[in-house]
Amino acid sequence: DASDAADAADAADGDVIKIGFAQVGHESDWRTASTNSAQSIFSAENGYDLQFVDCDQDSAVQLEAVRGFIEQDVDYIIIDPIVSTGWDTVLTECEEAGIPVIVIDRTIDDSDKYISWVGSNFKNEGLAAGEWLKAYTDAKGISDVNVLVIEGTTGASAQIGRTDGFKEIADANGWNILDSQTGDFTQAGGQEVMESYIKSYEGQFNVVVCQNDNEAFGAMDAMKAAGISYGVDGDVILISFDACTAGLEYVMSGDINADFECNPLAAPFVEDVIQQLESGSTPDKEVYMVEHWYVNEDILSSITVNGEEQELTVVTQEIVD
Ligand code: GYE
Repeated sequence: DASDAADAADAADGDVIKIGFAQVGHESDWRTASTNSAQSIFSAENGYDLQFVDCDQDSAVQLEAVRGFIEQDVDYIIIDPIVSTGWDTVLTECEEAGIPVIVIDRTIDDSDKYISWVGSNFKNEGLAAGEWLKAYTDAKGISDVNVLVIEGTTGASAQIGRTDGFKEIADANGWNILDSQTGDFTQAGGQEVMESYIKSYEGQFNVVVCQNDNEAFGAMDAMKAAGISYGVDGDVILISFDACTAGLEYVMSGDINADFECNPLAAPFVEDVIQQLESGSTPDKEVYMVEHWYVNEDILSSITVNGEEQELTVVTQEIVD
């Protein structure tokens, strides 16, 4: 019967687990680390057949990728959703095909037709950036806070959470957010937005918040070209998210004041979920990554975010390595 045939097929491919992964794209250092993590965990050596699709930040391509995985009848589908809406129909198709979906990194808002999600609390990251800036400006006696925000990809849960979290603290403290535009999580996008900000707001801002490190690198290039100083010895406080290796190097050199980590190495936790499903147990619906808040100066030891105290880590060469 059909199940005997399926068993025979399983035996023939040596119980290889076939996985389709619809990745966001290749827009940032964070993304490269995430892709490398998945490719090393879901390797042939480890007993997996990984179908990897780089969706190049295009939601339509991502939906097609998932439908392609259904056609290939993979055993599991991993989705890192470029945007958080527009998922219910295709997830229903996955469900009807009997293929379990695991969501990684960004979240889905309009459907719960997936088994588990593994990722970060983006709102918390935004709140942490705000709480740090509050404590830092207090410690430095800076009362006038004028902020420019360079957002991530519009509609990505990472953009939404970081924007909302930071804005909550900005509003509570009466800070002036001069502008908030998307740089699409890329270095070129960060540079372009910063160049246009400098044209409109030169001399009016003392804080730049970039929603990922690559945007911060672009913003640094734009400020440098315009003769604007930033970082611990500069006129502009520079805040970033991700804490990729190059980001941490800039925190260590003092170019970036604070960097709020987003841990891209989620694949081992996704593998755990898959192994639990293979053995017939029920994995947790949500798995959160552990993250650190990185700074250059040793003037504040911790901040309280959402009522929870969390240490600040001063970046040293050892941490970068
Ligand atoms: O911060 C950014 C990447 O979804 C959390 O996507 C991720 C974000 C990350 O492009 O660098």
